[in-house]
Amino acid sequence: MKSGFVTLVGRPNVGKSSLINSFLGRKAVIVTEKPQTTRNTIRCIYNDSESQIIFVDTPGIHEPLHRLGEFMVRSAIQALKHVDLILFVVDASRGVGDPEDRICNILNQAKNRVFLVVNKIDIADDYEKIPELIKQKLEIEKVFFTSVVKGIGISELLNAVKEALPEGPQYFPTDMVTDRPLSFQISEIIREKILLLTREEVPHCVAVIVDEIAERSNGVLYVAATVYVERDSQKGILIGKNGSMIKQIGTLARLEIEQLVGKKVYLDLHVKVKKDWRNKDFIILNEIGMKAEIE
Ligand SMILES: Nc1nc2c(ncn2[C@@H]2O[C@H](COP(=O)(O)OP(=O)(O)OP(=O)(O)O)[C@@H](O)[C@H]2O)c(=O)[nH]1
Ligand SMILES: [Mg+2]
Repeated sequence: MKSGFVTLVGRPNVGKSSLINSFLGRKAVIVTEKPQTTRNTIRCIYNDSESQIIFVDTPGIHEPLHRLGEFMVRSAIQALKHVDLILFVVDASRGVGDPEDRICNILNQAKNRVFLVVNKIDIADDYEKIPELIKQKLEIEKVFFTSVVKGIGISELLNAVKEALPEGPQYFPTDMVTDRPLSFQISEIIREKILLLTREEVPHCVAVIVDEIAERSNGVLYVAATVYVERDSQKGILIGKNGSMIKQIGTLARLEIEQLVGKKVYLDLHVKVKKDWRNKDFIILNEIGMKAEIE
């Protein structure tokens, strides 16, 4: 069979996670309209009768303002090593800028095979010149124009990726969707709902940690999670008037977690203030789902 590892890289918000969900035909990773949604590298496993492709989702490459940001960019760069192919994703509506220049430099050092993916063509004009601009700085093997929203170019890209991969083993069981534990997937669903419902600085100041997952005798899955923010004012926004905001977040998250686990869920959400957590190690480690390992 054809198999291998394929890393998606690009500035924040270009549609890396959306492309992966589209390849897999299901939601494996969270997507929002806010930049810096993805904070970790996440391996997502695509299977069909003749291939297994491990798509590696990465945080968007940006200029970091705190240790969490540094961690995110470092882990994206790390994910370029020892993979079979890179998909360099560019937003057709934003074109080529400093972040793309920086990514070209990084990719030149990594010396991987690269396909350029110009995504969001449904909301852009004038994107045909993007490949030429990139090719001045980086060797590109193939170029694809895609729209996740309109489903344009996705199957062509997937087929080309498959063709580019070597003959190899099945690396993961076929029923595995990502390499992250359930606690991480649940924390991401909760964070996604917070990102969808809050604005300005709040989304970036939020971390979610699942403290407990327990099977109850009545068949309900009990999930306790803590939402960390950096300031009291952010806690107030998250809780909302008479608890209305946290209730809305909890309901949306619970419905999706129930779909994921296939049973009823009782979701117990708490909000705590942890000053400057984005510069503190322990939460950052929790963010990458390593809580169990460091305890
Ligand atoms: N119009 C349009 N929007 C898209 C397309 N692909 C993704 N989006 C939207 O772009 C936004 C960002 O998508 P993501 O998949 O989260 O982008 P990302 O590159 O993973 O972003 P980070 O995780 O922040 O690095 C979301 O609102 C998506 O719905 C597309 O082809 N067309
Ligand atoms: Mg993402």
